[in-house]
Amino acid sequence: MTNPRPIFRRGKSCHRHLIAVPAYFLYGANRSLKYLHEHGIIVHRKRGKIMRLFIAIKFNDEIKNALLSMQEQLKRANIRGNYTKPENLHLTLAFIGEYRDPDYVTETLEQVRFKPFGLKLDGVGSFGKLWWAGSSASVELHNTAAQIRHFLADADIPFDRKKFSPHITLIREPSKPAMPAIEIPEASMTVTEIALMRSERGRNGMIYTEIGTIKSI
Ligand code: 2AM
Repeated sequence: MTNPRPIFRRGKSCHRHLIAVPAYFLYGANRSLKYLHEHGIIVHRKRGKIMRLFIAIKFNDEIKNALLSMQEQLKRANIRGNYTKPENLHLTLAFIGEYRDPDYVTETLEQVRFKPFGLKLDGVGSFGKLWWAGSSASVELHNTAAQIRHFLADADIPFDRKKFSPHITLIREPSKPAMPAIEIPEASMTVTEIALMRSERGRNGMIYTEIGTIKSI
């Protein structure tokens, strides 16, 4: 048997209740996920543990160091608050939230096609009590985010549909109302990978773990 892992079928309109019938009884063991998907059959392998998931770009050292320098400048300006930890800095492309089947998300993301593209820090801004660093709004970045969201929607995977506003959170709940002027160091990278991330609350704040990756073509 080419596909020894059980796949369970669920009805399109029945999001939460899986029908515990292995799909290979219904559709044959050789049917790929893509085949099942193309024929409108939504499958889940199992009801796994619920996880909080998001899809993001992780940074090279050059961008990470530039972001840390921006955070340092804020600290020197006596801004206290919830600074994003160095290992947690990222740019979110889509936020899925609570979901049980990360493998299904990874397989869905395999349909995304993107060529390596550049990312450059070029601004700062705020959404209320969240201050962020921004990257130039490249067509490729937006296209890749749009593709990811298209395939998630097509696969019936829920995600936050708020308009994509690329930003890298530097600090939440800053102790002052307005961001002081800070220097944005020159920094860039070529994006060749996009990560499926798991977010958990740890003793010392959020822990983000990469649990899947898609690579550029
Ligand atoms: P942020 O990008 O504004 O910091 C993990 O929670 C990541 O997903 C964070 O980067 C977070 O916000 C982003 N995110 C996007 N939409 C979210 C939502 N509706 N709830 C929580 N986090 C969200």
